[in-house]
Amino acid sequence: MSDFVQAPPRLRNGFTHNRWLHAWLRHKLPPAIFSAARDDLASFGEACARGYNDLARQAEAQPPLLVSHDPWGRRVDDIRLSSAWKALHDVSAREGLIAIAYEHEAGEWSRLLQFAKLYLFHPSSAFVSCPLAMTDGAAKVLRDFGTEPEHHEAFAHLTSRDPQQFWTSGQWMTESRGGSDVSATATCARREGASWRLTGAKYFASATTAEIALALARKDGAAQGSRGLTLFLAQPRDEHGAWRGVQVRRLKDKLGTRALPTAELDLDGLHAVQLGADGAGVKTVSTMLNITRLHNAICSLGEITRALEEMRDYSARRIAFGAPLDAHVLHVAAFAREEVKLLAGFLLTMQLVHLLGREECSAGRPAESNILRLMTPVCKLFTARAAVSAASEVVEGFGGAGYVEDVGIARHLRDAQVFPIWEGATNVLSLDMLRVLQKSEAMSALASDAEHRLASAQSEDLMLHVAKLQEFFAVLKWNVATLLEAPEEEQAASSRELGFHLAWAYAGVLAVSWAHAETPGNRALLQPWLSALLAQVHSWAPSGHGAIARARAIWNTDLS
Ligand code: MFK
Repeated sequence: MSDFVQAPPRLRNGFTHNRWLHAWLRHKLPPAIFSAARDDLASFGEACARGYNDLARQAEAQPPLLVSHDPWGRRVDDIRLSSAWKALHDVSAREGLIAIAYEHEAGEWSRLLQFAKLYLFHPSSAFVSCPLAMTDGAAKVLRDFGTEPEHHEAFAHLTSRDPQQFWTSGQWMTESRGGSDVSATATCARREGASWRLTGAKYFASATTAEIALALARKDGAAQGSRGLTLFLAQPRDEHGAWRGVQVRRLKDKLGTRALPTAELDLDGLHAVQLGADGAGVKTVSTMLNITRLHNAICSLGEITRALEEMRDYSARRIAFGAPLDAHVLHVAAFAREEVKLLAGFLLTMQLVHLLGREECSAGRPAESNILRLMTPVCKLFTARAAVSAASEVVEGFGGAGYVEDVGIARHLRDAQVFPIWEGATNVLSLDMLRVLQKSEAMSALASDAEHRLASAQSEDLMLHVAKLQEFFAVLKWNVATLLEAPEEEQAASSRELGFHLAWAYAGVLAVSWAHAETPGNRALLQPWLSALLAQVHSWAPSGHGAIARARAIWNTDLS
């Protein structure tokens, strides 16, 4: 009998043990803001690796339970959550995970500080990060479009640091006809005095225990299609926590995110207040979507970072073929690829988060807003797919142990798969990006920004990277112009691939620009990362009709 017991992977402080986060924040933030934030991030990173992570694992071991009736047969639809989930909710308030963005204490840098914390928190949050995403998005919509006392009151709760006052928000859009195409929304709104009553069914309500929700509905007599939809603010529970105007059909049995109470809801005369203009529901809720998409990106990066850190730690201590895993070059090469994708996603996400912060402080230029709008869907599609890829590699890297639930690694793969689905699937985001290219000057804004950054990064040791990226963007501008003249179907067919190319190339620009600002020593350390990142930058051209015909032929082939 063997008495060998493998040492499990250890978890360390996600801030102090991250190999480049500290350096990147020091590079990006003004020195006073960086030094004021450093200790808070270090102690938060420690708590995430210890106590909060324990809470997250407890919350996952005790998933939500729906109790539909009380012992006397009264319909209650009580969604019971673990005490660990509730504790993580309170942590979110105390740590200011929403508040930081709206207090603006660090001006245009506030969003970066908020997202640095969300990055550390997500893997130890049991997906409390999901209601936080909706909460942030709702706070932004309420701040930008709020006119009524109910709007202002809700905003104050969503941005509170007091756990007793802190509310979260749901986003009730998806119906059984579709999560991507909301144009067929069947929930209707009937006027009642100054407010509204909503009736219909929402098929994927993820923050089901949230105190408020933003819901899309069609007013009686409004046009069909998405231009007939209006956004509403609903407060679906009374002061005792009992539902009013809502019944819970069932909790979803999901592949991952098992601690998160996602439900199907029937709305039966739910009281609501209009938010935004008549028929502008999709446009108004898009403000929320653009925020939640950045949350999706930072959660993807948090998930990847945790999975790769577990892999790194294990690789130093797991012996195979007479040596630790990290002595085997093929093992290291496989994970180096995922590490570089992580860095690319991180640079993209944080750049957009900074642009968002600048826009919110009225410091942003119109060109920056164009870049933010264009690259938000690109960033989300890139990081979400990177999460699935990294989680899959890590499960494989752990071998059989990775495939066994109680080891805790398989969870990454189950959970990562939600990222490309939640808040817009890869194709929907590709088409969103395409519409921005069609309707705005965003491509020239991005290319000019790239040119400017590259022109400023004139270190000898970066010249080759700079030249490659300059060539890429010069050709890209022409190819995008050609694409936009092609038939609509060809544009759509090319959009997904273009999204990934844009992500790699703009991440390359940001990486070169960062490396240029670093000390020669750090620049030398970043060189292999840059080379690997730039190896992913290839010139791109539209697919053309032949590629579409080929795809259709493959789809339709039947040799039976
Ligand atoms: C964490 C765990 C989660 C647990 C499990 C979750 C499972 C998944 C649950 C889900 O269902 S997630 C899916 C959530 N749904 C989405 O993310 C929606 C995805 N679909 C889209 O984003 C579509 O592109 C969209 C619904 C917006 C398309 O609708 P339309 O009506 O065809 O939009 P259109 O005509 O393109 O745009 C209407 C207006 O909004 C336009 O403005 P104008 O009226 O001024 O022309 C657009 O410019 C504007 N707009 C659209 N998207 C925008 C935007 N503006 C800014 N940013 C955007 N992203």
